[in-house]
Amino acid sequence: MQTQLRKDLLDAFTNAGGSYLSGQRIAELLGCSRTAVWKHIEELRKEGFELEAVRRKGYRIVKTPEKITADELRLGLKTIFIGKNVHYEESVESTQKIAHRLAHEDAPEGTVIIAEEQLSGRGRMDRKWHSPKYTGIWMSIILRPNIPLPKAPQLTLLTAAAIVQGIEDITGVQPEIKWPNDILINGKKVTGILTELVAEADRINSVIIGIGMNVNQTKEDFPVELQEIATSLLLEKGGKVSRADLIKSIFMNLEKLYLLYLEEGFFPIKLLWESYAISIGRKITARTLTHTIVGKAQGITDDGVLIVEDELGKTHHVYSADIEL
Ligand code: BT5
Repeated sequence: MQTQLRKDLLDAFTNAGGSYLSGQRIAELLGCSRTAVWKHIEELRKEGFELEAVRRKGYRIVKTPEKITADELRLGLKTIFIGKNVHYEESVESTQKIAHRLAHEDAPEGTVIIAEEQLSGRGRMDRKWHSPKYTGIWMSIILRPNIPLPKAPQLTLLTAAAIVQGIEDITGVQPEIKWPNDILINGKKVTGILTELVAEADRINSVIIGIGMNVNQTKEDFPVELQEIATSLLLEKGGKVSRADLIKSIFMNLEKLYLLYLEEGFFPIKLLWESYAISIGRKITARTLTHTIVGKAQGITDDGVLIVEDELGKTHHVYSADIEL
């Protein structure tokens, strides 16, 4: 975990934008000695930050490290609560598991667990999620919305919209959403979302949102069975993408939409979601746990439930399914 002084130092650089901050000014802002400032600057350097030091002007960060670090995530982050408390791990079984434990331990809303690698990352219904080291974003976010239990799946759609915005902001690539939890680029899956609930009786204690995003994988980095159905931002954009910048953009877009949702309900999110959705108006096959529906996806209800009209003209409400286009 970062010390408060380190957090304050990164916030000072964030607020300074790209301009220089003198050692004296930093010491004043942080309420510490100039030696302490120097010590923290040296630690940032060891972490892989490149700082420029100019006499009589001060310090400026010119480059951030390749590896995701808590310090880099702090730099430039302007959210109120999402991502303010980050647990960063090198290797874990699944970030969802850690998030569940922290949610039980009363971690504040917006707490995030990020890992460089997951040894048993999982998808829905205990499917495997391939999460190799240093290439993707494997993270879980703890939210504590005061909403009725049946509305929780709306948060998957909200998160999907925030991820599309994040990818667009950072890469310029325009992904599409396949209901409910897949983000696709050119028909291939770049991101999956896993929403899990911690609930007591009919009350939500917390919602844990797992996000798995392929960022810098090459085709060979995927196992053979995924090579035709999965893609990464590197493959689609044709160049490396900063994972830390993406994470920060997702935090900011997610927080904005989440606050809007708490204030105004699902309707504005629905409109946004529909503008990114790929499946609407198309013929789809929806496989639920018990049966298969073939028909045209008409849209989603005001609650986020998928509406499918089958070939006989009968309307079905689909709450949870795998969709084939
Ligand atoms: C999902 O499940 O798409 C949700 C994935 C959530 C992963 C995150 S990572 C952080 C957090 N910690 C976890 O342990 N999980 C969450 P689903 O819709 O069931 O899709 C799973 C299917 O996607 C698999 O059966 C594979 O076919 C495919 N798949 C597996 N790994 C993939 C990858 N890296 N990229 C694209 N597709 C993948």
